[in-house]
Amino acid sequence: MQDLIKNFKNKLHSDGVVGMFSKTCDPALIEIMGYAGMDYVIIDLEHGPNAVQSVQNLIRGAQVAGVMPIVRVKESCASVMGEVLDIGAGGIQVPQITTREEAEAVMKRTKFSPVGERGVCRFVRAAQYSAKDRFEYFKDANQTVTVLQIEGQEGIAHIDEILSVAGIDVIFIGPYDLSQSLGVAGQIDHPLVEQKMLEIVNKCTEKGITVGTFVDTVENAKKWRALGVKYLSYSVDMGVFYEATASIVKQLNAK
Ligand code: 3PY
Ligand code: MG
Repeated sequence: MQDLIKNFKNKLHSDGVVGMFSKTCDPALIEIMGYAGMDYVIIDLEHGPNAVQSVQNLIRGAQVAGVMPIVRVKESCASVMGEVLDIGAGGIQVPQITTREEAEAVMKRTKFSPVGERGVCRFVRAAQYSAKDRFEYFKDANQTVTVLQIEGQEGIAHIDEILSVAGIDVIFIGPYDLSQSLGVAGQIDHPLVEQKMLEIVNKCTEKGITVGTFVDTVENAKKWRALGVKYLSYSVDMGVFYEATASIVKQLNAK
């Protein structure tokens, strides 16, 4: 996992990375993402059927195919973030960050001393069930990736304070929640949404913080990449499968 994290971070800060959200319960789909060349997968606990227990084999699937496993939790709940990291996630993504205190709390709960106060157990998968040298484990565990989502007006109002928290690897803009917060729910290409997204991208870029966002068209992926977004999350496995299937049906039914 350390090599996966290291290579991921190198690419994140140079060319940028492309990944996909995942709601599957089957590690095979995540392996396929790796074989297809995706850099990372976001295993989603905020939306979808997975629970912490099922995440373990999904992470194994990601490792088999060299795709970096990041787990999106429901909220900055200390116990879930710790469990997910103990299971071996390479990174954690936390939705709906609105204040500096929330961002600080994530750091505190996901990093070991001297950075934070994550609960310690060295008999977990991330520590190779105690096979790994304990001091190496504590050091390596603090290299996991931290992605914080800003996706509402409150987060934007506090963006300077949030960005001042040390250790954030990526600020991720959730365009769907942002569109709702701006009163144009679902219209992720609405000028109001795009303008706010651009403000966040520019602010992060100014401060040297890497930015990510969700896209569901190649056109938008290219657009945001050209504007400086380096952590692109392309759609969701379920949506990609639906689109491919619907396109086949349409072609077969064409007169
Ligand atoms: C959002 O758009 O709100 C997300 O969290 C990612 O799709
Ligand atoms: Mg969201």
